[in-house]
Amino acid sequence: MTKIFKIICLFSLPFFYGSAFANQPKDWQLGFQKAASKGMEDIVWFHDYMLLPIITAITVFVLFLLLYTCVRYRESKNKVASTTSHNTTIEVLWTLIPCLILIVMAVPSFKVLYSQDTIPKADVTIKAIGYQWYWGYEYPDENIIFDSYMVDEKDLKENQPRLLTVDNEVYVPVNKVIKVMITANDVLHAWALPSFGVKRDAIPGRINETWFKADKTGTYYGQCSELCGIKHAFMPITVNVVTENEYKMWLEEAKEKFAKEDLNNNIKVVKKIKESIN
Ligand SMILES: [Cu+2]
Repeated sequence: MTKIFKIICLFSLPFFYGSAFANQPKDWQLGFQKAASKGMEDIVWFHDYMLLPIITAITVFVLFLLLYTCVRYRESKNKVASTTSHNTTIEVLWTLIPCLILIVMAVPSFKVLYSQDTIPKADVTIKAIGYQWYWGYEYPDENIIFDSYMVDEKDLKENQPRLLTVDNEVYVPVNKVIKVMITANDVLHAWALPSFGVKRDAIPGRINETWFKADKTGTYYGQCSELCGIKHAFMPITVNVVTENEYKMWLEEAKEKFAKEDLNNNIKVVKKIKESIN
């Protein structure tokens, strides 16, 4: 009995484990990472309370039919086989019922799909550019640009997850609409962050858009999700969701550290041009 209890405990461990460490994947984890945005909550609801029950019911029903047929119509109990070739009522039913199930599933599915597709007015816009093999980021409205490389295992600090930690992290404010423009510079990559329910292909010469609104502060991890070459597994994504004030503090620092161009210089040039015109 104790042995059975131990086995049950072992198998239920990932569920508790998963919820205690919410923001990153865990060893032996089952199911999705914990949602940190409304979009992901909807996806998890759709999977856990709609798809999973339906697929379980169908599997159990089909298994029951198979077992029942095997036992009830085995040769020893059923010497003369039936010659029935079709039954109109059953044929109508097995066409209509799957149709109805699909229609029921389509409603929440399209709802989630369209909510991902329509981007609300953005509070912060980020551009993510995939390179072989790291991510480049731009805050187009803030004159910020930086590259984000994975930190090697030997350089990791305490509590930094292996293969997920980067040198320059993305910062976004909590409870704000973040629009992400995604592209690539060489081959196909994909910007994916499971906790926000975000995954979009990064395609050279094209800009894809997506959005999320993180409802909890914390550090969230994602990875490139399009096979892009030998170091595909080594271009993680780290997003820090912080409070409005912390974000402003980071912005000030980042504007100096990661300035895209010297704005003062630009202003001087504009002044000179204006002077020469006058
Ligand atoms: Cu990639």
